[in-house]
Amino acid sequence: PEAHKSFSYEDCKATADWLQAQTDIRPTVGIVCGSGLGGLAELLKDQVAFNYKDIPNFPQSTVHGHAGRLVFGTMKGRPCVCMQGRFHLYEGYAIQKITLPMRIFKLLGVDTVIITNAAGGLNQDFKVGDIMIIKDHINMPGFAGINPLVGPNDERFGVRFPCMSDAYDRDLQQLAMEIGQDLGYGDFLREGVYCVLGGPSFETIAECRMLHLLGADAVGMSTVHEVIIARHCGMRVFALSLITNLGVMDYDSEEKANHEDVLQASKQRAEQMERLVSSMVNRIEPN
Ligand code: 6GU
Repeated sequence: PEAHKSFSYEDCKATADWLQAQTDIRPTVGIVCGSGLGGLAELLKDQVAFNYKDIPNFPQSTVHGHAGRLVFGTMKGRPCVCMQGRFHLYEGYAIQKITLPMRIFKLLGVDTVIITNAAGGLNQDFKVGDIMIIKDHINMPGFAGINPLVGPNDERFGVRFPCMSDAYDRDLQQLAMEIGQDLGYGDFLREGVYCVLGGPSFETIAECRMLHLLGADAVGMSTVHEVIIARHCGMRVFALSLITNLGVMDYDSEEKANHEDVLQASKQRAEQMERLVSSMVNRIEPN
């Protein structure tokens, strides 16, 4: 029923047109703020902000730590649009609803999206506070048919069977590494594979071990769906995970994953994440 409600090209266009009628800012970069990382949006100058509830067709975010505003403005002189708060599968939204903002970004003229999230570390070398440049993903819900592109394909957005082996732009990953080194982040800047699960429950010990064996360096509940929709319509993607806690891998551990630790850890590294993203925005060439 609601689970398969799709948004037509015309629905997305109506939302983009509505936004363009309210602001003269014409963003070429779109940013998604992860849990506790909403401060990124505050870096925008000459802000024009919309509460999600006021935007036609927009879902509303329900998670603590996510504000629920779409913020237009300029970062380092470049026009940007920023999602301060995102939508997750576990909130119960149809997957097409979660990713709707990516198509609106596209219709607004965005050519590059920068996506951030808070994630659990699975790589045994990772520490809390590490920033991971996402080089690839594992779409676990996708294995079960939960993919935002399920349903009729509208060629105005993209092809029926989009390639995902080039999902994360290599040049942007390289640029982020360079910038990270320059900023002195070498000790905590990493790269790796992000695995998405449906949530909202955190992983069991057996699940963490399994995901690690499968090649995941970090695990979370977001990002991948947005990346698929962004790539489908030809936007360039760069994504970062902030490692806010470590997946529990053995039965002797007393560690327990919880949302408060996630928010606490993201607060500690938020400034560095923000500086990395704003330096990226400053340096990326228009696509
Ligand atoms: Cl440990 N797991 C998942 N699924 N999402 C997270 C997380 C862990 N830490 C932050 N987000």
